Amino acid sequence: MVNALEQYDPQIYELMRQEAARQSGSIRLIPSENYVSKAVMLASGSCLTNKYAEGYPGKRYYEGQQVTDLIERMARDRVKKIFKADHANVQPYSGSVANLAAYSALINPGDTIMGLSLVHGGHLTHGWKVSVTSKFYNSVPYPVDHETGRLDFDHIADLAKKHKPKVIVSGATAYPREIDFEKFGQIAKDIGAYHISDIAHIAGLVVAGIHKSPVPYADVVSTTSHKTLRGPRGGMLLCKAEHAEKIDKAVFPGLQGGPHMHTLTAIAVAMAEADTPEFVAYAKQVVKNAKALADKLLEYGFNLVSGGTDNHLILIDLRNKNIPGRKLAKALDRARIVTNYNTVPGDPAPPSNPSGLRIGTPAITTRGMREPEAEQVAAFINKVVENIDNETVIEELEKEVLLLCSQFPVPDHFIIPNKNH
Ligand code: DSN
Repeated sequence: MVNALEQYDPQIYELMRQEAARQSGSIRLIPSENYVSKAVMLASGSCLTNKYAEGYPGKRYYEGQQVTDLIERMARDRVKKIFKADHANVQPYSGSVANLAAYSALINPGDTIMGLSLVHGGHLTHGWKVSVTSKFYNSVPYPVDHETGRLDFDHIADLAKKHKPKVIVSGATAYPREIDFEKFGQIAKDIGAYHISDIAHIAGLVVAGIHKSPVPYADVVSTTSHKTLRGPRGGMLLCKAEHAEKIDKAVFPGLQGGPHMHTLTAIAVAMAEADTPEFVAYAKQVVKNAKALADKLLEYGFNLVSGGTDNHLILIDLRNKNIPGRKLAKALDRARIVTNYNTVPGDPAPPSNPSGLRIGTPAITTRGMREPEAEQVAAFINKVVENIDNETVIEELEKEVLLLCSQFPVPDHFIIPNKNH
């Protein structure tokens, strides 16, 4: 299908070809990115994109739902099975909308929410000041401990008792350690708050049983369907049966119109893939690779927030290397190593030019890389740090990166031929 696009829109074909070549010819370390399967790609780019399906299976506001009802039920059932949840809503367009839907289902505008501060690893929608979640709700963020880089549950409990939030959010976008969801659940219970857990980053690890699940301890669990979970770009909500009706109403008609049925279809496909021994093996390797990469970086004298990782991501504090995160991310990108700059706990620099770099291993693991390659990637990063202003070294390194990429080719469905050459 992609190859046929060349006839209809050569300009877009060419741009897609360039992006496919970039994804194939680079080491992608952004921890929220991955490579989806051919089946997920086919479902995403299918005739389901043509169908409007406002409502839920059995209660739609448009006709012609003979097939969409079956697909949405199948997607929900598969999600419920792998996460062991009472109820699943697979309609949120993204994790951000899923989070907003979770808040709006449970609390009122003006109520207090408490989530991890963005500059300490939380998400924008956990109440960060530029997000509408801090405008619609009164946001009291909690930090991580600056020294350890870890969640300090005594401090979080004290803050919760003082500010009495209606919602406590657990979960993060840049936290390298396992999160104790049971403790969050207890803190919320002690003050009569709801516990919403955002596992967008670690959902694949949770499904594989490598990270503890928040499902028993949270009123609502929010996630994306991509990242470590390796589905299409979308959002999902899981909840206890008692919240099911409120959650469904908050998503539709509260926040959204028609669900993106092609995405729901691809979610169904991805959830079946996640329910396999192969997926568990992949998820285990993601963590092994992250640990190998982290250990090698420590050998090179890098400071890692919290001293290492338990999951798929690593947060490097670059202050001892005297290189700002953005400068390093851009130099790495020139060598075809794709990362993102990030704040670190207690960062004196702003989020627009912070002191850290965030990296992760889902995408390289999907390509088949293992511990030796993860260590090689650490060596590449170190080389760029040591030669940050030396373009000759960076150009040489680019060749090494291309060689490694060629040894671990991306799946065929990410290859778009260059017909002009
Ligand atoms: N943008 C995602 C990430 O990279 O962590 C979070 O939504």
